[in-house]
Amino acid sequence: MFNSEQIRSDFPILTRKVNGHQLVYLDNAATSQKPRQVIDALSSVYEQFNSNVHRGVHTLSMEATEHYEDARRKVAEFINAPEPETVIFVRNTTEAINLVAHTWAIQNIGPGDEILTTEMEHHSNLVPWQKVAEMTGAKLRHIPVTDTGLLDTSQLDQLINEKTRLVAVVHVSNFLGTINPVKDLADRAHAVGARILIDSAQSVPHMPVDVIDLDCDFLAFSGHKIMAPPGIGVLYCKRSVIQDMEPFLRGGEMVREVWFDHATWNDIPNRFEAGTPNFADAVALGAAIDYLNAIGMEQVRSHEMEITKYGLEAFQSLEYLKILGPADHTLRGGLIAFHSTEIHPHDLGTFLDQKGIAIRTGHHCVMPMHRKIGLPASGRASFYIYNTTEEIDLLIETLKAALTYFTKGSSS
Ligand code: C6P
Repeated sequence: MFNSEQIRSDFPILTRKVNGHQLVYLDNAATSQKPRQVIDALSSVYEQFNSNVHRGVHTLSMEATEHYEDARRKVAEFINAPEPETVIFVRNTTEAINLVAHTWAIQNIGPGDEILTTEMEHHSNLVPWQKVAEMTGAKLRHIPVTDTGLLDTSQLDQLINEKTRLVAVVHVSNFLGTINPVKDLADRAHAVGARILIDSAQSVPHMPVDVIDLDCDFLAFSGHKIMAPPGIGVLYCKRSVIQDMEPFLRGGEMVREVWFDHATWNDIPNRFEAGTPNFADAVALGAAIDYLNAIGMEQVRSHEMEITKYGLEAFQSLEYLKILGPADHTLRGGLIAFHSTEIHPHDLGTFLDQKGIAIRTGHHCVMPMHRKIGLPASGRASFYIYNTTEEIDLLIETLKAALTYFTKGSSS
């Protein structure tokens, strides 16, 4: 049973006041808040078993290793990865994608090959592929986005062709909110012998994601958006794809044997985790997953759908504001971006902040898509399990006040 009051009481930060008002945190796509259970798990590392992992025979080191590997198992189960070794801990989504770009991609992509992304990508799933294209002589192509904020799949037969080596696509757009048909794209990519990478930064924290069902080759997400601390992220890779991949970073932990002039590589996942890993935040990520599992990811998704549906309807009452992305809440994740013909989003964001409401304003690291629709920036409210319809009411009421203030206030 989904109990928002109970959930809210687990998040200490939600009791704080901002500018004299109760905090309304609607910037979850940027980063999520942390429940007491995650904060406690992180403290327990430092209070009880802090020690380097995979490196000691003493009790603390073995306990730390056990907790670290347990976190890996939790992540694997959470996304239904067939084995924990296919889960590589990295810093964040950005590092996960760069890892694939600088290992698998430069080893498997060559002149004349094609890399396919979409027009709605976050810079993290675009700029690394620009570099790979530059390094390998491959061509970078993009699936267009329709006026309604969906991927235009009408040209897919031509866009995914025998030259395509990789399809790199965002699962849920952090700007338009669109949920993309990644399973279908995976089938199409595989039909031409290409691989698929899914940027799941905005999906894994918010809905059930099953890497076997999606049949993806790579999937990336960040811990800090799923209630864990910043500095821990995940790259899932199919074993058959990365088994023989060259390492990304070189140093301790990723080697099997080292001589003065050469070295051999460890098995996965260690081969891709050079140096001391961020075991403390990985343990906290495990606790965040426990927390979400206790609620159930289906429940998380339906709560966010409800809030989003409520928000989309409520936004209709606002003069001068236009919602971006698909109109149908079932086609979106839990976020709503908007722009005003009259007021700069930074002004709206500042006005809301004065009332304790946190939203994001700017280009959300999705500059090309903003440019395509002729906007320098937008506002964005993004939701998580602790948000309520009462908070949406407050947002709408305050936006109304802001719109009045900026359009009529100065002359009244
Ligand atoms: N989007 C937002 O406010 P990192 O920074 O590596 O943890 O995540 C990058 C990233 C990649 N893909 C998508 C779809 C994302 O939304 C993000 C992060 C934040 O929208 C910060 S720019």
